[in-house]
Amino acid sequence: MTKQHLFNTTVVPTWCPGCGNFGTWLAVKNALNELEIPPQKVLTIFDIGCGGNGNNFWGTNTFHGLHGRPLPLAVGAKIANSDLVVLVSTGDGGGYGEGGNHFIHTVRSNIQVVCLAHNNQLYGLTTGQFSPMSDQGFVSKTSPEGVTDVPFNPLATAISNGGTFVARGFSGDLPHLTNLIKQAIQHPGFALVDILQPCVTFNKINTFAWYKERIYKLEDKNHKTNDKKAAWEKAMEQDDKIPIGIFYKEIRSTYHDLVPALINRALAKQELTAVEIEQFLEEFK
Ligand SMILES: Cc1ncc(C[n+]2csc(CCOP(=O)(O)OP(=O)(O)O)c2C)c(N)n1
Ligand code: SF4
Repeated sequence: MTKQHLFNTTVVPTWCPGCGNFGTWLAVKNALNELEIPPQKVLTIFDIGCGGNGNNFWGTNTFHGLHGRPLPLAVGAKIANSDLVVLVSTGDGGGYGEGGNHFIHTVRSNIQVVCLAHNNQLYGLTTGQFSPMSDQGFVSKTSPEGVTDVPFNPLATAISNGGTFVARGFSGDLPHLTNLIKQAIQHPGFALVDILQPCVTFNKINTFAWYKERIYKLEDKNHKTNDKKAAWEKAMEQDDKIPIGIFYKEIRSTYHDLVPALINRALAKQELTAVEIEQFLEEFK
């Protein structure tokens, strides 16, 4: 039995054959194995969606939340037990649409949570409606004349709102994605990995071949991950080429570094000493 089986269960994925979710799932398992993190130390919070179905067969501790709400759940879990490695698995619809507000403010908090955003540029589970990541003009059941809005930019949003680890991967490049996820897990702070992940059933434009023709690696272009201006410019790149890799990385205080009750020990492991509440009640008499 290879070590990777530690993160497998007996439940078989229900994803369509060839779905980009398979590559991402494998990269996460590889990353955890290579970092020698045991399954019981990991909590994955799943959003609703095709990616979210991983909740049924992903061999870590798991929790399946409401659509768009995995980040607040992850924040709560990390506050309760900072000894856990907390991962979020969300679609671009849930993570950047319904959960867009949570996304911005979790980035700002710099709490140590890894957000794996499965970006297939549409709503997969509900059969291909346009999402905040769909390109202008994208034709779907809910945009028969083409999408009118410009797409959301998660990387530029994260960089401009205090993001300390901002990366983009591709589920068709397993070694590269595995390495990104490993670095995201090791990062002391909030880590975003936006993962370009083809939906082979409903997205006939952004296919594996389409991405392979366009993708290039930032590390091959001598990109400096501590240069915020360069990161911003790369995140804003709109031409026919698509950069992947770490756009921006910075070490600054995390949420846990700054909240006194959380500094020394995981909240769940702190002693429950008798708390005298009488004096507080007096104030409200
Ligand atoms: C608040 C809310 N709105 C809508 C839905 C219906 N719904 C379930 S899955 C889904 C699409 C998920 O798309 P995405 O988050 O991009 O994930 P994917 O399926 O593409 O992995 C929607 C709209 C829901 N469950 N809850
Ligand atoms: S509908 Fe798309 S995202 Fe969902 S399992 Fe099938 S290929 Fe994957």
